[in-house]
Amino acid sequence: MLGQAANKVKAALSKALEAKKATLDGAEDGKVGERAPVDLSLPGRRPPVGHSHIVAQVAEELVDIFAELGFQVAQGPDIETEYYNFDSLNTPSDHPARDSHDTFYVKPGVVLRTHTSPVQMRVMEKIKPPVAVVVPGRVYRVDYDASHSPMFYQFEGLLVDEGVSFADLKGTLNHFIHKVFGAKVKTRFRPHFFPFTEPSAEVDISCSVCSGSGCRLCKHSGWIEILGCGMVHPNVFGYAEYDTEKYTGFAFGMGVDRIAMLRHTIPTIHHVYDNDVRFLEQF
Ligand code: 2NL
Repeated sequence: MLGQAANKVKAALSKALEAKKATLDGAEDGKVGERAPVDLSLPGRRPPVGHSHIVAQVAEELVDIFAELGFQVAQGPDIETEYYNFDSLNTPSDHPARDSHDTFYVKPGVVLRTHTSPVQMRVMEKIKPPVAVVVPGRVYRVDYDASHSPMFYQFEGLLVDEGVSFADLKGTLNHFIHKVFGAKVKTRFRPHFFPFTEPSAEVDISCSVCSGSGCRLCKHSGWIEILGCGMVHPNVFGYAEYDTEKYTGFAFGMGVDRIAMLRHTIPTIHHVYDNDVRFLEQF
């Protein structure tokens, strides 16, 4: 009984299949068994072509600006010791940034780097001045809201030589900012504190949206903070075993995503890292 029914189904399916094959073979002109000619003049289907991520594009642009000034690119591990991430950068063991609410601990003494400064520290251990390096790379912080992502990209720089001054720092960063944001943009250096630099400053640019007249982006101040910088702290040189009588240096750091967001007026950092191709393909 079952066998008979199965044979019926098989026969019906075979018949339907043959009929479909015949119509497909001769679909264009209705003649069974004769293929329709292929129109070779029809355009083909374009395969989708990708491109580098917006953050990678901006990071490359930043590297190019400093490469032109003679800086080299350095890289280092994402997983760092507390020594390289904090101690050697003059950050005391009771500093709030070292709390497990701010830093991802892999195990005691080992963290996900919270900045790329440990890479500069490793460079200083290996080579004697003059040193001119920039370090683009992923960094990690326990932070997740509308303007923070637990992983983001930083770009830091370090220059050490005899006679390096705060004027060199200002001149270099002003040049850099004008290359990235245009010659007309104004800059402002505000005193600040970082454990690893002294003196330290934060740098603001005139608001690219309202040119200083006040808007939501600049919170009606006319200024937007884009980076932090300063003269390398003598204690940091001490850890690097650099002679503080002979050498001085400047350092700076910024968020690559932040630069990208300002350049393209992207409202939230999550657009940058959510990996929605409909968003990313616009750049
Ligand atoms: C910021 C501020 C900064 C540095 C990073 C640095 C590195 C060494 C020695 C001294 Cl090895 N300083 N880096 C200095 C000042 C500021 O970053 O706002 N980053 C997003």
